[in-house]
Parts: sequence; C-alpha cells; structure tokens
Amino acid sequence: MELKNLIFEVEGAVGKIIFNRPDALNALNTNTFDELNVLLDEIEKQSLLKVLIITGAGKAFVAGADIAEMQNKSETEARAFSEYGQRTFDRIEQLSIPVIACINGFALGGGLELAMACDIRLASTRAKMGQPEVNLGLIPGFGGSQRLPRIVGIGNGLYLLLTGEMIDAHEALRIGLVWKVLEPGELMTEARRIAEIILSRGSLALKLVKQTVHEGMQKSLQEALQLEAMRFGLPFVEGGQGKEGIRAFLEKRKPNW
Ligand code: CO8
Repeated sequence: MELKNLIFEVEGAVGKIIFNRPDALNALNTNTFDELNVLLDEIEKQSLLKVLIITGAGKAFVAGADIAEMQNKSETEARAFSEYGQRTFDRIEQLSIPVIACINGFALGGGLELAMACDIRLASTRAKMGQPEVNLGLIPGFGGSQRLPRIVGIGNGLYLLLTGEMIDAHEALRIGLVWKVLEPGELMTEARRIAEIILSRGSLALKLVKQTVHEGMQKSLQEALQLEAMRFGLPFVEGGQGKEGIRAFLEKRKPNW
C-alpha cells in the first residue's frame, strides 16, 4: 500500500511514524487509519524494530479525528468509526515494543487519544493538548474518556473532558500527562536518547513490562499481582535473558542479550 498520510522511517532498530497531512493538521481520516494498520502489521511481523517513535509533520501532532469526514456519518457509522479508531490505538498500546509519542504541536481529541495509547509522552513547548469533543457536542471516541482519567486521575481527567479546554505542555507535565517538556529542536533528540536506553535493556523484559502493566490495569490488585509473579518467572528459564542479566551483573560486564 502506498502511504499518503503517513511517513515511515527506520534508523537501525528505531522506527518512526510521522502523521503527514499538515494542511489538515494531520487529522485522522479513514485512510490514515488504514495506512496505520498496514504499518502496524509490518511492525508486528518483523522483529528488527525495538522502539517506535510517533510524531506529526508541521505545527500539529494530530488535531483530532477528521471533522470534515465525520460530518455526514449516521449514528451507526460514527460508532463503527469509533470502534475502528479504538482497535487501531489498542494495537499501538499492545505492540510488544515501547512506543514514544513526540508531541510536537496540537494533540487534540483523537490526537491526544493517539498519544495516550503510546507508552512514553514527550512534549515540545509548542504542544497544546486537550479533549475538545464537547465543543462539538461530541464525546471522545478513540479511548479518551477511559485512558485520560487512568493517566491523570479522575479529577484532572473530568476537568479536561468536561471543559474541552486546551492546556499547554507545562500544564500537561504538572498533571502527569507527559513525561518531559522540551524545546522543539530537542524533542527528537530526547526521544532518540530514550530509545537508546531502551535498546540496551532486555527485549523480553520490555515486552513483559508492557503486557503486565496494561493487563494488570484491567484486574483487581490481587489478580494483577498474581499475573506479575507468573510473568516474573519467565526470564528465569535456562538460557533466558533474566539469567544472562543477573550473570552479567555479578560478572561486572554488560549483558549479552
Ligand atoms: N479535522 C479536519 N480538519 C482540521 C481539523 C480536524 N480535526 N483540525 C484542523 N483542521 C483543518 C482546518 O479546517 C484548516 O483547514 P483549511 O485550511 O482548509 O481551512 C486547517 O486544518 C488548519 O487549521 P486552522 O486554520 O483552524 O488552524 P489554527 O492554527 O487557526 O487552529 C486548531 C488550530 C485550534 C487546532 C483548530 O484547527 C481546531 O480547533 N481544530 C479542531 C480540533 C478539534 O476539535 N479536534 C477534535 C476533533 S473530534 C475528535 O477527535 C473525536 C475523536 C473520536 C471520534 C469518534 C468517531 C466518530
């Protein structure tokens, strides 16, 4: 499939998806989701990539679902579009490799929902974030009503969801929506620095951490702790990365995964 709305770049073991409809502030239309699913198929199939970075071209990360495309949707079609977006963002959350969102500009509605499906969020000082769906008489449809309160707490989440207010990167940092705020020119440098750190870690452990956190969040604490204990055992199999990591520490050398 020829990519029109997305750019995909690979540098070593780090992949980068750039949302690239700058004239529409990278708004998410059906084609963009189709392309994103093709890319996710590719990323899931091959085992070369170890980290994925997601960002936007121009002055936006992603300014939301494509409002023009949504205008003629029936109730059934709107629901189907919401489910399509949710399924796609679930795939990002469930990728076995860590995903870093570089929020370079507007991350609104579906754009913030995309960022929230990523594992680590970095924001440029130019970033503006929010769930402005209520301004349009809508509610979030790509996971925002659920992921936002889970990330920033129900009080902060409800404030943003009920007012539709846009916040800047420093406010996002204050409520824990992003990990770090950087000057625009430093955003990608920091993402690559984090990617390098992640590349040096055991890939099985990274995959297990993601799975255990996300699955555990759906369970009671006791069930989630059982899940953690079960997964904790996995790197200990003979020849496993956990065995090598422990041996390397004791032998004062770098692990050879
Ligand atoms: N969809 C389509 N086009 C958009 C969108 C969008 N979300 N955002 C911006 N654009 C377009 C504008 O229409 C404009 O196009 P044109 O040049 O042809 O007029 C172009 O991008 C540039 O935008 P502006 O001129 O408005 O740029 P400004 O810098 O003046 O303003 C803003 C930037 C503040 C970001 C402004 O564009 C804006 O408010 N955009 C809409 C943001 C928004 O409301 N996003 C949420 C959308 S709803 C959503 O995401 C719900 C997700 C779940 C859907 C469930 C499925 C049913």
